Amino acid sequence: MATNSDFETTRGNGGETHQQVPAKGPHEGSGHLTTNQGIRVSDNQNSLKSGARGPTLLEDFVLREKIFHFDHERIPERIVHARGSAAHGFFEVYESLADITKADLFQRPGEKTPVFVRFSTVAGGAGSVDTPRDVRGFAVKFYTQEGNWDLVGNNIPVFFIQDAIKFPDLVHAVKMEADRAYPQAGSAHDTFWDWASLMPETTHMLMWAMSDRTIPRSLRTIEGFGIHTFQLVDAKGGVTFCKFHWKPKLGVQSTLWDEALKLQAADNDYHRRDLFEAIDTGNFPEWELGLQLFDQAFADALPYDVLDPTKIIPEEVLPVRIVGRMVLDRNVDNFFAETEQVAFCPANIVPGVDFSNDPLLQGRLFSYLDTQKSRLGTANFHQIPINAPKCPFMNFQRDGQMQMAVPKGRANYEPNSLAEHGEDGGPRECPATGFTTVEGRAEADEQGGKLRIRAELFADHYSQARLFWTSLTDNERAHVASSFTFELSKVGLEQVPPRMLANLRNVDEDLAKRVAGGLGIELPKKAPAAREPFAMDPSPALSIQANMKDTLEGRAVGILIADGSDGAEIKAVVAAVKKAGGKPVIVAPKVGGAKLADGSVMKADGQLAGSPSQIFDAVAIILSEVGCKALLKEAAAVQFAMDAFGHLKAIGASAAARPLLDKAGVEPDAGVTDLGAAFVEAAKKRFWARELNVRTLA
Ligand code: HDE
Repeated sequence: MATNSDFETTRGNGGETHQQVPAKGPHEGSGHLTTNQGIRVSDNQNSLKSGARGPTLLEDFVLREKIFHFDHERIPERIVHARGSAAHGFFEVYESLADITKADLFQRPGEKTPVFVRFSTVAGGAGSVDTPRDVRGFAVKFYTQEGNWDLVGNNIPVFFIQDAIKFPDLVHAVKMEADRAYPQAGSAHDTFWDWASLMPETTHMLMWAMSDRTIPRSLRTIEGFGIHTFQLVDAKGGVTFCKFHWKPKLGVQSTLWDEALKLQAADNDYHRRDLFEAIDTGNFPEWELGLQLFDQAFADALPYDVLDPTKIIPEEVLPVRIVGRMVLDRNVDNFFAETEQVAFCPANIVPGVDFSNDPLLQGRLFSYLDTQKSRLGTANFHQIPINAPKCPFMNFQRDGQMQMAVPKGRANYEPNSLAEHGEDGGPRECPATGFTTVEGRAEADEQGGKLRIRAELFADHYSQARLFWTSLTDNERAHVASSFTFELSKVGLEQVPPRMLANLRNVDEDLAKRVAGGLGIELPKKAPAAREPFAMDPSPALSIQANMKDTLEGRAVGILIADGSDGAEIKAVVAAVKKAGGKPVIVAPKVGGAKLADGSVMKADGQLAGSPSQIFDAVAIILSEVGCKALLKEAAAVQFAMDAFGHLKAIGASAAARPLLDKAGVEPDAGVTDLGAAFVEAAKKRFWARELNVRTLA
């Protein structure tokens, strides 16, 4: 039923009559400009003054309301994960999972559930860059028919700490330092490594953080993980433990460190733009949802604890069962209303899903509701459209700031007998379909009551850190060793790098030696391990390089042209890239275009100075002799080729472009081709063998 505020008054013929018509939402439509009280504004250019050159009058309610509202446009940014980008989409379940969960969204094959997904970096502020070395948040809100379920995960399957009580310390240590307010969005500084080197439980996560996982190519190419063990509950109350995985259709892809640094300079919004443009052009990002399912006996037999969020269960030990897909097919209409105001909370679960006793998860169940109150200012934040369930919701909670609902009648308490009197008595609890908590094991009794303690196997901080190391390719190991070297090289506290190295010796002696060598310091004595690590079989699924897909789908190819370039050659490359599913992007010294050999003008998508090769996955350089000669004097052109080579990308070039390649130090290898079919094949890959010829790695 509409309320008065749902109507706007329009003037009828001659302005004497008034009729009410349903209004659009606030700020929608293109009719008359009004104040927030609906008063039409006659002049939105000039404030009210006393005379043409006189003072502005306090009486100007149009001005005051406008400035007052503007002054309050910002809300507190998220303390972590402040910088994010989001989109709408759907989740589609492939098969009925009724045998393991009664969760409504998993019952009917092919059924789609709307979702809203927000990706984020962790450490930087809302205005920081998209491509620092950082963990990425991967938060999914499922608007199911039985309420909202938030799966609030990251792109790394483990976390820094084992107990929620350490989270404020972690975040204080990693964010900009308290006195100097830098560095923004990065962990390469004293306080982070001081803290991390004193916290051996961070070691496994540090290995992931120092790997290519934290410098992703695109938000479309990250995996997502629920991290904690959860429980799935079937209709009979049967319980299955579950770990959630999101697998990107395009495969996992990352950048190189040098590339990530240069991306920061090229485009602060690289990931946000990439996600928006992909959806805008119909290339909808897609992930499959995978489950690792196990029971108590399986968990009890593992040499590590499934309640410990610093541990994974390797896919080779317990396969991931793919049960559905998620497609992001709609950009937000308004960043603030949706991306900024969305309020995720791991405590939002639906019947059929339950928590585990993971002590990190348990702490999160408190934190998010609390944080939303402070960010959004009211306990009614669930009424904001992006947060409201899409199924009916009703209870006896009332009032509070920004209450949008207008409940009728007297029933704001329960039990009540108002219905007996012919009044609406309001909703009632339902033992049959309502959420019930899994009883679980009486662990407190078994293990000795209330204690500030951790379970025994949590003390093994190194076995899985070593598993990660042994599962990587040679290039990836070199990246990990080099990142540790880089980050520790930024630490001014002398005691910290040796302390970190002493920990790393427990992971792998070679890693520790390489980092010590990279820093140019002595290898310290090994730190005593709280629990001796044991050997685990490598998990090939953990390597990005070994699992990269040879494809141009979702990737961009930069095509550098200049005056005199051959139009037929350009067309052929554009067509071949498109045919392979890639996006060709024409780059020229002037954005207005280049005058081709046949006298025609080809418009450019990007100007050379603003379109360096790091924003592409491969490059083609199509130049005439004259064009090449001109570009030899253009640093941006030389750098274009040099960085493409240094970032291990394919370079296809016309014969006349060779002098530019020579000047850029491009040496012949399998990734340097002519413009024929070989180029498109090469463009699907990175040329890892080239890496040690272009830079020294630890
Ligand atoms: Fe969060 N985390 N977190 N976190 N987290 C927040 O909630 C917190 C943790 C994650 O796109 C905050 O709305 C505690 C693990 C994501 O809006 C806050 C602990 C994982 C996002 C908060 C953790 C995450 C957040 C800040 C330790 C991966 C962004 C603003 C017990 C499984 C969601 C907000 C979005 C956001 C608390 C640990 C993921 C303060 C106390 C582990 C993806 O409530």
